[in-house]
Amino acid sequence: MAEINSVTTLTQEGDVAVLTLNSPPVNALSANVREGLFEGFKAAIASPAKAIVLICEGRTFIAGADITEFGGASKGPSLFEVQDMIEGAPKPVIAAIHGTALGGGLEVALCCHYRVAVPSARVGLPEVNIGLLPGAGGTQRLPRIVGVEKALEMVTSGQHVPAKAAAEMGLVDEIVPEGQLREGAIAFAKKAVAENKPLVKVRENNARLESARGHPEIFANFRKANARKFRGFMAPENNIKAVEAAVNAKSFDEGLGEERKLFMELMTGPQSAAQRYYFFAERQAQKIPDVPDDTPARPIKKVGVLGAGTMGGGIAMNFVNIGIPVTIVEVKQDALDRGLATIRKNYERSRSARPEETEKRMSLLTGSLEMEAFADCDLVIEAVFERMDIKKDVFTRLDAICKPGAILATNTSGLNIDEIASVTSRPQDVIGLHFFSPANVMKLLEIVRADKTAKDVIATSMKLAKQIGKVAVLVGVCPGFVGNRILAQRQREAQKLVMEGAMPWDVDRVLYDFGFPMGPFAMSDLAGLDIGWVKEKSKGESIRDVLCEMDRRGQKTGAGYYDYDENRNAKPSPVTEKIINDFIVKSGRNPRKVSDDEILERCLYPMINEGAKILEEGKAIRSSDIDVVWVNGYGWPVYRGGPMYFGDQLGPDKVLAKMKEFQGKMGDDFRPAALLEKLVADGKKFADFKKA
Ligand code: 3H9
Repeated sequence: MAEINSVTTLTQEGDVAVLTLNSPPVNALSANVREGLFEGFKAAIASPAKAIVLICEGRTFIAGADITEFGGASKGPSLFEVQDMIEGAPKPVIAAIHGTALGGGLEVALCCHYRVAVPSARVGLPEVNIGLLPGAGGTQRLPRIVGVEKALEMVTSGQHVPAKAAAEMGLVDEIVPEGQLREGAIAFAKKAVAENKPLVKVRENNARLESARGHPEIFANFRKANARKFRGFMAPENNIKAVEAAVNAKSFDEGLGEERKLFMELMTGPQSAAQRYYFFAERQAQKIPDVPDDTPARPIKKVGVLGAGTMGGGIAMNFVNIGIPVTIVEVKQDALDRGLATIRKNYERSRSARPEETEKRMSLLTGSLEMEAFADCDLVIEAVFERMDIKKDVFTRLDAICKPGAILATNTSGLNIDEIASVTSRPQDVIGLHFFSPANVMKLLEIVRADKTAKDVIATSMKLAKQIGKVAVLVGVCPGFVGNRILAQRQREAQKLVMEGAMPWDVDRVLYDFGFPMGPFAMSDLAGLDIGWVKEKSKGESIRDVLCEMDRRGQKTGAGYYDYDENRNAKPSPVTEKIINDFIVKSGRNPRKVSDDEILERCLYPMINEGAKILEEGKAIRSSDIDVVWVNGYGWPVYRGGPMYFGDQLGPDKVLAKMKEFQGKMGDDFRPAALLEKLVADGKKFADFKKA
């Protein structure tokens, strides 16, 4: 065995040279890995071996370029030099794939003459998720194997394609049994030699492109069909253009040149920087300084959910989906029946649902009218009405019923969990699991640590969140926690702006153009203006009161802040406009013209400022955790990183100056956070903040 460098070894098995990479955690293409590949292939080509297998150790094949190296000076051989050497090798090169061959990893595999994979392997070009495109020939080689339509879909969605589907598409040449990748790849290599198989160079395979030549409508239609999904993002368009170049360029190399240009445009732009930041932010959020990764988790074999409404039902689905049985408890039989029927309908409606799959999942759900049914659950989550007295009553009963060591969780969206925990004899077992609606769909989970929550309860919750496919962020107890507390700032300013003369559709348009999926007023119309509104108590004291009294309760009644047509298309409403203007006049003021800049600054800067308060109070571990909450739970456009990243890009000094200016004009809603003042005084950024 020859050691090529610290991450690469070369061995010979009969006539086959085996080049093995081992660069944890994911064999990313760092300078060291590129050097190992370059020197390793050079040695393998020079050796007497008749074929070469490239294989990786650890959890995965190469998962892409090393994202941490982006933006720095490049060292060692370039990826292109490595690829040229592989593709030009005078003997068959076989990539042996397990785990995930992603991005640059798949681009390396596509330069090999053949690819074999185990059934659990997945391949894909997910660069779009970090605001990029496959910049090492992926946009040129992929359509030459899978065709233009499929390639467009893959590069703009970043989807991971399972081995079997990849084999059907021609991306993988042979599937070998699980656990026998090395033997399987070597056998394939020997066969290639024995049968004198050609050295397939994907770059030369132009046949798959022919059908797209002279058909620009393929691209136009694809753009049109996905316009909504791609809105605001730069990367999907550049990905499309790169695939277009594969079809239209006179040669492979010309297409490659175009890909390079489009890649660099993204790489040096602000969106990819934000999306790369966000990639690491999400992973960073999993790290809890005082709860090490090896903290033993409590086994969760059975879950209880209290409440079979939209929230409870959605929460239950998460666990059933991964095969954990759930007991769901309601007070009344009809509510329980309705809840279970809704869950069934959700499964039946989901695109991938097969009837037997629905039945399998439903069989894991047990309904009950008695909380005693929670006695053998390892975790119970309550999703009952958001009132402290009700929550306390529930937790007193759970304390009496649940077995020792069971985790007692509340799905409250902002109540004081220390107070809830105080009614139990086991506050160490109490935690907040704040799901977002619809709970079976939304990725975010705020895990709320109360004063006495045990570390293993936190570790268990974080682990479980990952298992059910959520992005978890650990936050502390404060009104509204991180997400809703920051949202309250934006909501308040949105309401105030309207009382000064901006119309709801002005506020919504500015926030929509910033990149949110919808503005606060459109959101209210969608949710229903009458949430929390009580007809008997309503005295026309707010715009909402008046709208609800007129039965303008949002989309469901055909009118709210906006008027809606039969297809639920929103139109600015003269009725709402008059109500607003009447309110302003009644308050003794004159409506004024509010600029778009003011709308944006008044809505966003107080959010950033509130984030700073959350940090100084220790309710979030790091500023990037706040960004993860807002990107995943509240539609903050990921290409702007999140509110705190956005604040850092603007410059904390600019945020502070604006807050002071607004405070001078409008009072203490704009009081700057002490941390903001301190960061500016120290010349630091939010990202520099470390929780004490
Ligand atoms: C690219 O290839 C560009 C080319 O087209 C052109 C070049 C010219 N780099 O996610 P996990 C770290 S762009 C550096 O928790 P999992 C990650 O930060 C790239 N580090 O594990 C974490 O570190 P830590 C295209 C990376 O099992 C650790 O590995 N490729 C990279 O849940 C474990 O990660 C992609 O976009 C990287 N590329 O998921 C794939 N990837 O432990 C990105 C991971 O210190 N990666 N790390 O927190 C993934 O999607 C997932 O990591 C993967 C594993 C599915 C591979």
